[in-house]
Amino acid sequence: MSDEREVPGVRRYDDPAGGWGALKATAEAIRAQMDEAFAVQTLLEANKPTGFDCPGCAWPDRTPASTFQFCENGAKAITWEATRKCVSPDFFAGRTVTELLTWSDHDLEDLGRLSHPVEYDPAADVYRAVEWEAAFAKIGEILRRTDPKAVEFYTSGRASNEAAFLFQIFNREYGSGNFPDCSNMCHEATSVGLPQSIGIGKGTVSLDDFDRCELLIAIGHNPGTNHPRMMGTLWDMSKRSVPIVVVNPLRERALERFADPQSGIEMATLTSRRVASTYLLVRSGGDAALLKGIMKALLALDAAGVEGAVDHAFIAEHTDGFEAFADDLRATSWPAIERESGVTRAELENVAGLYARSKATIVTFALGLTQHRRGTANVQQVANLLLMGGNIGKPGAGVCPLRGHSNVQGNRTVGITEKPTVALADGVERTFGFRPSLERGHDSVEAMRAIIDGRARALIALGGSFAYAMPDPAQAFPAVRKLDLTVHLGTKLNRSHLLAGRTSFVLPVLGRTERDIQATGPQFVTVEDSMSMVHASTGRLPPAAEALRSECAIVAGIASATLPQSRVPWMDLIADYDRIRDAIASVYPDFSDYNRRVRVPGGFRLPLPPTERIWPTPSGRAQFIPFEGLEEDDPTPADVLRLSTVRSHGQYNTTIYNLDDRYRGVFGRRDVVFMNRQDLADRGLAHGDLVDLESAAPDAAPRRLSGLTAIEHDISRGSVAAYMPEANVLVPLDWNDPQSGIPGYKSAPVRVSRAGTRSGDLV
Ligand SMILES: Nc1nc2c(c(=O)[nH]1)N[C@H]1C(S)=C(S)[C@@H](COP(=O)(O)OP(=O)(O)OC[C@H]3O[C@@H](n4cnc5c(=O)[nH]c(N)nc54)[C@H](O)[C@@H]3O)O[C@H]1N2
Ligand SMILES: Nc1nc2c(c(=O)[nH]1)N[C@H]1C(S)=C(S)[C@@H](COP(=O)(O)OP(=O)(O)OC[C@H]3O[C@@H](n4cnc5c(=O)[nH]c(N)nc54)[C@H](O)[C@@H]3O)O[C@H]1N2
Ligand SMILES: [Mo]
Repeated sequence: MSDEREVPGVRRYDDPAGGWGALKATAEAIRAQMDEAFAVQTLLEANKPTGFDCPGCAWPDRTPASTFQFCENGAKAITWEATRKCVSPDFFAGRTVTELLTWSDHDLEDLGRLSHPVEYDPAADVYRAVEWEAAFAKIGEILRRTDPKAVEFYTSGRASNEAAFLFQIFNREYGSGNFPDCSNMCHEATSVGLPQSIGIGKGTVSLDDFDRCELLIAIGHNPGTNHPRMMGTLWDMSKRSVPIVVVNPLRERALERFADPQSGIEMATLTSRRVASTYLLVRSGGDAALLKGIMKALLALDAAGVEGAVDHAFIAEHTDGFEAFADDLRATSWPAIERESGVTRAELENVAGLYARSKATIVTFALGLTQHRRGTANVQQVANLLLMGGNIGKPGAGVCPLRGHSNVQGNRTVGITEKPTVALADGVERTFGFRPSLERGHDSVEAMRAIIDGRARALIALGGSFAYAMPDPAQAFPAVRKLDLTVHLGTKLNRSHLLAGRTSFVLPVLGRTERDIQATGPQFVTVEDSMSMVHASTGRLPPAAEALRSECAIVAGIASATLPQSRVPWMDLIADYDRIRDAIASVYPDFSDYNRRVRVPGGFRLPLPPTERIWPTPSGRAQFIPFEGLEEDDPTPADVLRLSTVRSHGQYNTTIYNLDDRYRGVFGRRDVVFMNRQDLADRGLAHGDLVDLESAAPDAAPRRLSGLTAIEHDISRGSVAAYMPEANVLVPLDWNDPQSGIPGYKSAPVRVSRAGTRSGDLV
């Protein structure tokens, strides 16, 4: 970053990530939201076998658990939920929705926990308190007279397995089939791509594999912020001198140096460890080219007789398609690879050398790889790389997609999917005596398209902030307000709740940290982490308000009111969640003996056939799937930059805890765009200049984000980065991967120009 100019709220961050800064931020989060003694006791319960699952991220827990199974950002997530602040119906009575829409995202959620169900009064433009049974009756009445296919059922990945399963069953009995969910926005490319390659859409590694791994390649994720408990694993690997290759267009501090806040010695001595041993500053959207380069170099090493470059025995025994795949690599030229990836041939050959020497390699990846126009094909290049070296189905090796929400993977496992299978229909029929439709429903992009086109009439959201998380809010927001019915189940007030239409309800739920007492007594719920471990989560805090209900109870309430003749014993199921788990096990045989196995501390692991080199693909073998060409996203004119929309350190998706992005050196503000020095100079701009961003998408629709401050940053040329969700105004709904429908949030084409001048032409 240039030091010549002072820019308010922007300064260099040269310390390691983690360390005292993380402890200080944890303390601040606690003080702002909770009583301190109470908070400490609560945080110690996080991710313990007898406690609750941290709602922060889906990274698995160490067993046996150490004292601290939380991190700075986990502490923010927990204290933000367990806050003592509350939003009462009186608060709503005094403020119109129009006024609340002018509030910032931070201020809306900082109001505290929603305490009572509310219904929108369009005449007065306010939300008013409503009784639960009245809300259920009205929702049921509207749903009964609406075409089920015109109702969108959204799930955000915090819902428990039990709640998500009931939501699924309600949807299918009602006859909708539409399941937009947050996983469509983060790992749909994984869920579609990996099954074609290895037969399942999940990762194959467990935490123990990281202890035996000899090389880690980390692509497109920012764990210091988004999966901080992973930093402990990276720290251990660094201590073992394991090479770590990072692929990222931004130089992320936590991927360079880290001090473990749970290590007494590092904290006392102010020392830290290196994380990346090699940092490849890839062009945004250049990962496929980069991976092809590494794999091309491996073929060359193999041809030169280097052992370990290509595992021919594994390929012959377990895979199909290697020859066509290798031909494509040979036909791809090095200059094209270097141009598209932004990384030199020598750097890629160096990584190929590390790969050939390693006997066990893991590749981790997240949104930097998946949220592209060819996200599915990108993910398949990771599978190809691992298959080349036989790195799936042996200790210390495998593929590791880092999931987002703490139970997003579990939600999919228990049936939140718009693509029902025969096995699912059989299971539901066996369990409940009705056969759901096999027709494909809507995913997130299709659901939002249906809302915008007026084909959808209602939205029922189990958590999250659907409209705000999706691209193109300028179209989405007014369309949501035209729906006949919106129902949001949530813990905190957010912008999507305020897109109130004719009839709108916001229904407050119990959080993970809270006691859930039903007719037979206290209940616990279950969740699945990124590594397919299913375990229990028990809240122990008193509920934030008396009127709160559990997600399971609310889903059952709406379902009973909508389907008076239902085959599902709703009230019976929610009286004792063991009964819900028995029903899950009846529909999904992988969950057999669910109630016993989930009571074993640490839970149980769902079967993952590729870990035993069993490939549930149509051919019974793993597949090499070539990436045609080199570009992940559509080719762009020279003056167009690729905008990557990312998370700051102080946010959880649409929840803004604070305005700081400590590790990137931004404090008290979010109105910035990170740019490469040369890209600034090409436009006659300097660090600190005010700029406008304009969409350069092929549909030529006007999309603009004005008045951002350009910050010179260590980011690859041709790439710019700004924060989600604000930057969603620049991402077109149609800018997505045709194979998986995942939005291209990491590659929106934009022009950047000095604020107030319209053209983004180069000078
Ligand atoms: N504290 C906190 N934790 C979270 C979340 C949160 O918001 N806050 N969100 C949760 C959710 S739902 C999810 S899905 C995960 C998200 O976890 P991440 O995937 O880590 O999320 P992003 O902030 O979107 O960061 C993506 C990273 O990809 C890089 N990147 C951008 N474009 C490219 C590219 O073209 N190629 C490569 N190789 N890299 C690129 C960015 O520089 C950034 O470092 O985290 C989960 N955990
Ligand atoms: N431009 C851009 N857009 C993106 C992304 C990006 O990288 N770039 N990432 C995408 C991704 S990966 C995701 S996952 C989505 C996020 O999409 P969502 O999951 O829809 O959004 P969140 O911001 O996580 O939802 C926050 C809200 O969830 C509610 N909530 C919190 N805890 C609970 C709970 O326990 N139960 C219930 N019922 N409600 C609860 C609160 O009311 C809170 O306001 O955003 C997507 N949008
Ligand atoms: Mo996500």
